[in-house]
Amino acid sequence: MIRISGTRALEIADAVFRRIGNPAGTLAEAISHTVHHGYVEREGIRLDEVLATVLRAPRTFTREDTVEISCHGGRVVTRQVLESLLAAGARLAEPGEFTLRAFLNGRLDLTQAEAVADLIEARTSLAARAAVQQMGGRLSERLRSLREDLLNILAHVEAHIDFPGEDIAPDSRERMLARLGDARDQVEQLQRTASEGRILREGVRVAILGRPNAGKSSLLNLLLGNDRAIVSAIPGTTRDTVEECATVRGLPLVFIDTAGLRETEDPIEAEGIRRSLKAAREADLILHVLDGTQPPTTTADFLGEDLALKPTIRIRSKSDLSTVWEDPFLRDAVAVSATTAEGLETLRSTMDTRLGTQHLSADEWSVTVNARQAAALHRAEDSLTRTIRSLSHEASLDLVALDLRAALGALGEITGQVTTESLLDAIFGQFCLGK
Ligand SMILES: Nc1nc2c(ncn2[C@@H]2O[C@H](COP(=O)(O)OP(=O)(O)OP(=O)(O)O)[C@@H](O)[C@H]2O)c(=O)[nH]1
Ligand SMILES: [Mg+2]
Repeated sequence: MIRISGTRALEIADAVFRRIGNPAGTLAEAISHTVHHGYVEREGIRLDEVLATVLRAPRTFTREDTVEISCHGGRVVTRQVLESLLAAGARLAEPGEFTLRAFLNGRLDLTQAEAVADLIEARTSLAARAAVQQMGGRLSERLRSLREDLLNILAHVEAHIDFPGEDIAPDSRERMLARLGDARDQVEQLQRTASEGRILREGVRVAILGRPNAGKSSLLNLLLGNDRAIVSAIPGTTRDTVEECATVRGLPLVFIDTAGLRETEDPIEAEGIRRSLKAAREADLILHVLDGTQPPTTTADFLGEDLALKPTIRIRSKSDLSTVWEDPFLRDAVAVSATTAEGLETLRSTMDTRLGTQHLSADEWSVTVNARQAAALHRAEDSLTRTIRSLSHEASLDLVALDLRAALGALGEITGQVTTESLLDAIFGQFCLGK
């Protein structure tokens, strides 16, 4: 589908479109929200038989006149139709430009625009549902009522600045402090949804670690349900990290199989091991694979101190074979067999528990903030803390107003009431072309 938006959209579409059955009829005189059957022609040559949808401002995504041409979809044909439109005076959209125009024309705020990108990039149905909710304006609503409340307080403070004779009465100061405290709690609560938001958008990173031949790649394949990684009886099979996404109960997980950990002289293997440890440090969860059929080795069976604090699940692999290594460390591990799939369900639910994701649903998650929004919330929280401090220490009201305005500014950045060109570039530049 090729979408043309802007004041000349209808005129440009008419330059290439011939209606079937009524060659003289133009899109420019068509009623809004109607579909028209015709040909796209260039210099008298028919390029494609299409449907053209006419959407007039302001009831469109961009709030501008819009024509959408549905072609047959082959690469060559679509490119020819596109080229004929460019020749007629259209230009290619920048990445995210349609959504940017929708934002600039007041059709969406920034959180909704970001939700459009989240929806397009959603990797699971849960992430998609959460994005649709946010597109509907859930976060915007929460922020709007928060801003209104703060604006109210600001007006009150400013009134006292304008009439310096009157001090704020103590009980009214108390009420203001209580409201500011509430607002700060709400800001803090929203900030806390950032980690859930990140999980939804980017997925949970789960690194599989252990000594060579422990059964890491077999475990990856078992979790994915396909033979993604090479498995062999030769220790040191996996040299590089292998990443693969999977959806477990609606949650996007990124599994990272790694090179087995051991002392080595081989520079390639050493680089692989360096990457294993890097993957482990960046992971949200480590699956530490222990092979009980072999005696323990210190290097790989006891992860170093820097990984000790990471959420880790110990797995006793090859549970279908008998173990030679008996210790409490191994007895507490989740027993899994890649051969018989024994223990797979236990491992999945243990992962859910460790990640705290067992009760997730899109509904609870309908408001989740992204990293940009969390950073702005953090600044708002700081400013609110300063406002509360100044007000309770009876500092000058100018100072109180200054901090409160800073908090409002930070909240305004989230929805886009306050923007800069570089902020808009950063957000919309990440969109794909044509969105
Ligand atoms: N019986 C049995 N054998 C297994 C199981 N899991 C893995 N193996 C065998 O153990 C050997 C090593 O398996 P891999 O999955 O390649 O081990 P790895 O940890 O990825 O090894 P490297 O990539 O060399 O570090 C292979 O011969 C597998 O067939 C299991 O659950 N049961
Ligand atoms: Mg391997």
